[in-house]
Amino acid sequence: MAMADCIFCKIASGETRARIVYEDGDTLAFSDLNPQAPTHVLIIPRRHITGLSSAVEEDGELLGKLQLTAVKTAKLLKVEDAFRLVTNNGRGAGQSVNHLHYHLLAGRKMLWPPG
Ligand code: DGP
Repeated sequence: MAMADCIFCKIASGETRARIVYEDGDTLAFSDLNPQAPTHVLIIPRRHITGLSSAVEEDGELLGKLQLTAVKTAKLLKVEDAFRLVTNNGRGAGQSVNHLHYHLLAGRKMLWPPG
């Protein structure tokens, strides 16, 4: 169910605009407002899940779909040979929007450890 004050729920419903790269019935990929790489796209489930640690057994298929959406998006943007997919889970790990999202980053050298 959509959360009234969730910005990503609003993007998923179309109430708030975003530059959408890919969408299907369950998932959505759109450009990050504050890009950290030449390609920086957020991959989200349409359904509100607060973060990865809130996912439950029944979300397994959806979690798999999110990764497949990341690959489809990477292919659409022609970065499938070199990209990074990351989720920040919890405020202490840098999560600022409490709707599960994966960052798809590409187009520059990726450092390791990520910091
Ligand atoms: P995180 O810090 O991991 O929770 O990532 C949240 C990301 O969401 C951050 O990189 C900026 C992005 N973001 C926040 N608000 C909006 C918005 O309204 N539109 C778009 N496109 N991105 C947003």
